[in-house]
Amino acid sequence: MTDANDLFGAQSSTRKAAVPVSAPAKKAGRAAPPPALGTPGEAGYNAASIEVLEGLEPVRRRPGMYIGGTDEKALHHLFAEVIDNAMDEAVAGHASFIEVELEEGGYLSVTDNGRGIPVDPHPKFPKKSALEVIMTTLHAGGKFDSKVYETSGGLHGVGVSVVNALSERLEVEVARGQTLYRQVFARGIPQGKLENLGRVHNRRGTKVRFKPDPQIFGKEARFSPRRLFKMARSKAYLFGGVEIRWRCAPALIEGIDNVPTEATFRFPGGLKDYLAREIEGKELVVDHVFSGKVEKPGGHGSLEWAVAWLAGEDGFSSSYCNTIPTPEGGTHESGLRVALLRGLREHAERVGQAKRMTAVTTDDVMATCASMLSVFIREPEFQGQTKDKLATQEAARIVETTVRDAFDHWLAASPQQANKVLDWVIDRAEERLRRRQEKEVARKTATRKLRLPGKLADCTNAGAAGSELFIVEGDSAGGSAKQARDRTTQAVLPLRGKILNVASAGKDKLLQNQQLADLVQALGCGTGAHYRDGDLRYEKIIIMTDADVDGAHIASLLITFFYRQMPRLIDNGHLYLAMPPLYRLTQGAKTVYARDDAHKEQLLKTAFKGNGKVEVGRFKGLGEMLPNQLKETTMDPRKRTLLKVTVLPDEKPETGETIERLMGNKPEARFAFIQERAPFAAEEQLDI
Ligand code: 0R9
Repeated sequence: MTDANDLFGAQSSTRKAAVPVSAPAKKAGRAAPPPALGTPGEAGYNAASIEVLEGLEPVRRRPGMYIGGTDEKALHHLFAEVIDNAMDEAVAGHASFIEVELEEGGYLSVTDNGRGIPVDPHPKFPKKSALEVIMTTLHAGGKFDSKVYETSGGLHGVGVSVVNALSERLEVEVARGQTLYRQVFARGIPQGKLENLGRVHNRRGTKVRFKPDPQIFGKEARFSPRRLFKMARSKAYLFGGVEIRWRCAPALIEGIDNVPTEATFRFPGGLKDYLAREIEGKELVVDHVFSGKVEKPGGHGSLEWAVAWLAGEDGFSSSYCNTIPTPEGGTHESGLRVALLRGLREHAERVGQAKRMTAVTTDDVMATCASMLSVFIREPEFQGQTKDKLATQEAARIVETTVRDAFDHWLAASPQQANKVLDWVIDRAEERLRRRQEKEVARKTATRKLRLPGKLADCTNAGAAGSELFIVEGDSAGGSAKQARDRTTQAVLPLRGKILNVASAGKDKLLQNQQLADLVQALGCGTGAHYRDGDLRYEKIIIMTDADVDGAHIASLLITFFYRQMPRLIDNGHLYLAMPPLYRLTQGAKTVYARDDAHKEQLLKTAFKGNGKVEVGRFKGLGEMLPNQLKETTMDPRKRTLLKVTVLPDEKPETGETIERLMGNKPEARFAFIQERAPFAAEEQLDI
């Protein structure tokens, strides 16, 4: 495993005392007007209190800048700050337990059995004890200048002096060198000197007992027993080497479930146990949790994680740095995400699934992943408005390499379980892509639908695949076609009369022509240089005109339009001609349809038995056909014949010229063409 020594320190404190958490002060109603620091009546203003007043006044004036506000969350930051200082002492290996007690009167106390805050004169302010300095000075750097002591900051790195400034009353007891000391503060102002209370034999450590100031947090502000309980328990999970003892006044938890008056937490199983508690009763993709711990002596440098994939719901990520929650994630979480993705990617290569894995992102891996990650690093840096995000760059690298190594082992240890996770993650990615595609189609369909021509009877299919557009001559044929169609896949656009001949009309006329504008809109793919095959709304465009000369003329005008404006639509095989019948031949119960005269003659000879009379009916147009006749003969994909319009590859260069001659505005060229070709007319094909 990668050695994390370069980042992790063995001795130093784990957090920095820092500058205010947020630059712009929130206008918290309760905080204004700023209450005065302390009350002269309690201790009287002396030189020391004025000094403190100058030091801590900004905290009371703008508490939001130091603890993120004055709401319930901010109130609980006070507790986080104090317990984090005690945790520092435990993580450093000097304290083995922390006691938390919530009293009925609103006092909260935190006690550790560490070395005790130093009480000797402070090197820089020899007239004061280190304890008094730490309680009354806002630290901006994290270390006293002399570097004798390293200070802890809490969640926001603000230091215990902020808790002191925002407490109506705060008492500190220090048992150190078998002597008990005590000092009391009110709104940050010392209410007397550090007292020596005499010898103690079986006690060591620090106790901080405080009551948040109602002038800052409001008269109704109270600690939430449930919230404190969870915060305290979480610390025990995060640092297996500490025991947390919880105690709460019974009156405060009346009617509150799952919060006991007393409890002791000690979780040597650490994060693995924590995750097990959080995912209890949830269905997992594989039962085995991927967890690990890389520890350095004294607790510093530890990296711990627990990961499981949930089968029935979204996942979650909880991460911590030095037991401080980092709800906005940060570099350590990024390292974990990348490690899991890369591990799975390599496994996919081993089992021949690399191709399917290419679409998978870290988000796909994490979407259903329940993960817990805890790192202990020296002098971490936090960022974001509330300093909830770890910014220490090296944490990403260290977490990635350490977790990756362990993940590779985990995957290799049970290929069956590894394949299950891999399949699960790939399925999630494919599902995401499918959803995105559907959303995109729905969005495109919705926006296009808004712009579709009114005459178009569209199909209900959202995508182009399998959809057909029938361009129909005239409103009455349009009516029959609408009744005959399969509305899921077949759309009908009726065109009134002959469309504009694009070969002889100017560009301006083309743009103004409503018939063509409707057609272009219905197709959705644009024209000329703006043509995009991917935007074409139908797979087949079927020209369905009457089986007579007029119909053929309309069809040729439409083909000319497509050839000129959307040649790729033809090249890509989207354009077809329907083959409606011209004759209906009936003998008794038997009916057959003939495309043209030649087909009719052939059918008369072959399709009927005996000498019975065959009735021959000629359709005057599509509009005259009954919907079921039109369906059966021309529109039903299972029965119809379509002619695909193609440009013969050999004649490609000449086709444009031919169309120009036939459809252009020079009648003499058309006449000459017909004269030249008259002998071959019988052999002419439908290819253009
Ligand atoms: C109940 C909450 N506990 C604390 O707030 C707490 C702070 C603290 C501490 C030290 C030991 N225990 C503590 N508990 C400590 C002691 C020594 C050096 N560093 C830290 C030592 O004995 O040399 N301190 C946190 C800051 C400071 N002490 C200091 F700045 F005053 F040194």
